[in-house]
Amino acid sequence: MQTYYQTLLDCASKGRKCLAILIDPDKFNTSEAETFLKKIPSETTHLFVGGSTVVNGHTEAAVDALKKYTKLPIFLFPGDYSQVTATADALLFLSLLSGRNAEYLVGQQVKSISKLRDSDLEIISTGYLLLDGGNQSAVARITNTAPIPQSELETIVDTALAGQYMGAKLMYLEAGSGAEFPVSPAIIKAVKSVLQIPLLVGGGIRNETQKKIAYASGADLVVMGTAFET
Ligand code: 1GP
Repeated sequence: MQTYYQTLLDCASKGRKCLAILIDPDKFNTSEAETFLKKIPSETTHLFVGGSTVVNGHTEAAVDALKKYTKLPIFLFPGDYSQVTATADALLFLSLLSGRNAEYLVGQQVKSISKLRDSDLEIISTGYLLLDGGNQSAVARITNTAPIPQSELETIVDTALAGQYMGAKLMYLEAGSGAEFPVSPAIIKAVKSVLQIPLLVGGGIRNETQKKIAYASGADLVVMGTAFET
């Protein structure tokens, strides 16, 4: 069987763009899962489920409700190890490379292992870079790390490349949920030009124009959350 990661690699190599809709389990009404799925764009290729902090049990409830009505792959995008849920399809195994808080570089990952050991989740190592999106993001607040200013292009490119050399299979450029401004086209382009792995971009992308700019700059997959919150 083709892995979810292989599908992402194939899409990236063929220039077929992916769109993930991010669902925050704390803001998601499970009884409206079917209606929600009818409202998201028909081009959606993935559902991401997660949030910076999520009440225990809500992630599993959201995944199970979505599974009833869709065959789209459900990827966990967890803010902490408590959100790891075996009923999803894949897990973005994130390491917050933009920060220097060991807890989010490796601590949470170690804590997740007891849940992962016997699960069938496809685990995809993902370098996660938080960039300044103009306002304080939940990620910055919860992880107690500073985002990299978007003016620091060299640091951003070097961090992404370090992540790839450390073995990341995906790289995620994040401006933070509800960012005032998304990751700039120049940054997406510069990072894409040095990476051999698929590039995910999210945070503050609210409309068609911003999404198309991200794709044209080199994003292989765009993540949109706030725009589809009910
Ligand atoms: C947040 O990148 C995602 O982790 C999505 O951000 O909610 O701003 O679309 P938005």
